[in-house]
Amino acid sequence: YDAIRTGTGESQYSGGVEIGTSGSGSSFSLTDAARGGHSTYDLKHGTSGKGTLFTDADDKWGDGTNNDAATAGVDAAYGAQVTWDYYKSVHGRSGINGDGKGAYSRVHYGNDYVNAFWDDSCFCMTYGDGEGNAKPLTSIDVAAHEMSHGVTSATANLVYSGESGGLNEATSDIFGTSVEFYAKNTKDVGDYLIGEQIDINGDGSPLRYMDKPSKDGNSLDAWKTGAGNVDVHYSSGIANHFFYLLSEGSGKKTINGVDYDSPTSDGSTVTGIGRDKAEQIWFKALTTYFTSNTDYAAARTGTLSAAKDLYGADSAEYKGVAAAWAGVNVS
Ligand code: ASN
Ligand code: ZN
Ligand code: CA
Repeated sequence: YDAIRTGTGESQYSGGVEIGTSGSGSSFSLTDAARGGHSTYDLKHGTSGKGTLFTDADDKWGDGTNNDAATAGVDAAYGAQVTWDYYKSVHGRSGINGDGKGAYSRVHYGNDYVNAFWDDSCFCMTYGDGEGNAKPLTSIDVAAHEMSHGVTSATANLVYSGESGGLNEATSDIFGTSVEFYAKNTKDVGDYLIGEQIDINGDGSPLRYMDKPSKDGNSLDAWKTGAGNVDVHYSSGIANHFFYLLSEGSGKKTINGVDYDSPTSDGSTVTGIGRDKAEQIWFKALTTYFTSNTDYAAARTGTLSAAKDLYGADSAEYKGVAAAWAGVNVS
């Protein structure tokens, strides 16, 4: 790549940001030379091919609105950058594959496309522009969710159906939220809600809730017989709820101005061990103990093994893992 640069961007969801770029003189591109060359492309409402690499003459990108096509590029690039930094600094993992190589992102996919997705075959992420092409799905938790699908593919490779599919989805929500907390940018301070910025329901409500997943009308709060027959975006609720309980504990809590109320399925009280430790336990379980067919019972034993490795079998962390799984009816 050309020289490592840090450009400035006006994002839609994260305010003014510094973004990794490359180039010199009056020719810059949205290629993050400092993070494996991760690049961001403009599909210009097409649905195939790689698209056109974003370029710019002054290394100042986007205007914070959809009037400038580069704005969605800024959000996508920033999301990928913070996700890269999170995995590197918190988990010691260099890039999605752990090999220091960047992936790429494509924005402005199709028209009125209300989704975003990771694709193993291109090793890339794609973002629609949402309803009326007005709400690109490029908020940081969504970007980190999609990129984390790549990490899951490269590690446990959880099959995307049945209970393993729910664990695959939950892993993306868990790290999507973790990256959002890690980013600590001024517009998006971190929460246990998924997609709260993209207004996907048109009424300001988020796509998913980790403290009480059933608040979305579909997700499971706790394991039950047949959980493996539920859509993976809803059976994920069991592990999302586990992660919330392990991090923050049961009951009422206000974090960064957001009110949560997390019940347990058995009425027990769970004491949280903090998000940082919960993240370490989930990452170690994902990369060490989970396999493609891990189900909820195996996720319990895998996270207990991870907690034992990290903190010891007599630790509060190990007991917290057991208590949080009991709180979502996994034993
Ligand atoms: N945005 C969705 C997800 O990452 C796309 C899908 O259903 N695979 O889960
Ligand atoms: Zn997903
Ligand atoms: Ca969020």
